[in-house]
Amino acid sequence: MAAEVPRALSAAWAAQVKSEARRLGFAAVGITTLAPPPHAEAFDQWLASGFAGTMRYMHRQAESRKTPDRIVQGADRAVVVLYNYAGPDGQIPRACGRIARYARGQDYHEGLRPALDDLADCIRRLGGPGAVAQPFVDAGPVPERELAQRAGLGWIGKNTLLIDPRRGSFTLLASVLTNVSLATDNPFEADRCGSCTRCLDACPTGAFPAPRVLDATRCVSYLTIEYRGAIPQHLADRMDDWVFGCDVCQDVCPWNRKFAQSGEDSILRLDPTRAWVPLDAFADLDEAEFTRDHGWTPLERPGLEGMRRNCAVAVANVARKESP
Ligand code: B12
Ligand code: SF4
Ligand code: SF4
Repeated sequence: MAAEVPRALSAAWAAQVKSEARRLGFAAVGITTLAPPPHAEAFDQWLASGFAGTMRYMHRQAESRKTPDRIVQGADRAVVVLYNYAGPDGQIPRACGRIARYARGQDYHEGLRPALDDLADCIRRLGGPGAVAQPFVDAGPVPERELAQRAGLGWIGKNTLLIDPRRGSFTLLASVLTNVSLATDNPFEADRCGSCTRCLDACPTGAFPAPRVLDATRCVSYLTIEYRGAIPQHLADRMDDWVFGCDVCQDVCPWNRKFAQSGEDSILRLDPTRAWVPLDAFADLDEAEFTRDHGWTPLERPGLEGMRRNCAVAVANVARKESP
């Protein structure tokens, strides 16, 4: 538990942490407590419905996700940062497979880590002896979207993504859990989706059984990245030319199309030329060549075998689309 400090000092520390986060390249930052997230019941229902598929870790981490103050001993605050990678998207050439925007270069789990380590150092320096500050980038059981909403960074859209009203949802989240008594922010209470349902309507595999509920086992992102083995044919037929991840439910969102500012992308420096790969790109690669060319990117997760499988699905879909 954080040692009590005068309110003015806790506000001054929070201001310093935020300014350091921005200097390090994060577009937005907010601070919240580690009180239990309010949608624990929705999470349990999601697991019970089988929507996590083969992601067994979601079951293993369930209790910690519902009690985030137990993740790091003594920590009762989360500093949540948002990395904005929004930018223009190009036309995909013929006979190529599409790659989700976040995956067009360095893997963010490694890429964002040094900046987050620096932020944790800054928090520890402010807190002095006994200060704890542990960074998490999409690792561990941190309920990142719920914490981000409570830290004031945006609302959770019907596509389940955290939407920042100025930056949209092409963002990544990371956090530092700490026992340093930093002043917290107000939650983002508004739901700015209104009556819109574009994301739900556009999803190619019908992966939303309800607004804000995603059946991961139908999601192209899960099928191309997390799932091992042959992709069920009725879903494969609807995956179009996506060979890694999927951005459809974000591409159609008005908060990305009309209002979002492009990100500076000063840390990952994603490469627009990696937005697609020729569909035969992996056919003749061996493991060593795959590691050299893609091992430092998120494509490493499905690996060479997974990328060959994904490309085979896309080859069939593209051929069907182009046949008269
Ligand atoms: C498992 C996972 C996946 C799974 C399942 C996704 C999902 N929607 O659950 C799969 C593999 C499909 C996936 C896909 C993607 N992912 Co992912 N994923 C995760 C991970 C590891 C856990 C998410 C989770 O807890 N899911 C369980 C469900 C039940 O939780 P949830 O959707 O967050 O819902 C909770 C709250 O939103 C909430 N809630 C809040 N308000 C309301 C209101 C109502 C009415 C209800 C019912 C519920 C509710 O209730 C839930 C219970 O906690 C997080 C990282 C993390 N540590 O959190 C990244 C994360 C969510 N993924 C991320 C990204 C970028 C993606 C993709 C865009 C990648 C891509 N381009 O292919 C897609 C997007 C697909 C989509 N529409 O969500 C980012 C999202 C950033 C953002 N701005 O939101 C995260 C945060 C990773 C990161 N560190 O940046 N992902
Ligand atoms: S990422 Fe693609 S497949 Fe997954 S929910 Fe969004 S639109 Fe559907
Ligand atoms: S497309 Fe519409 S409903 Fe979906 S997240 Fe965006 S604003 Fe909300």
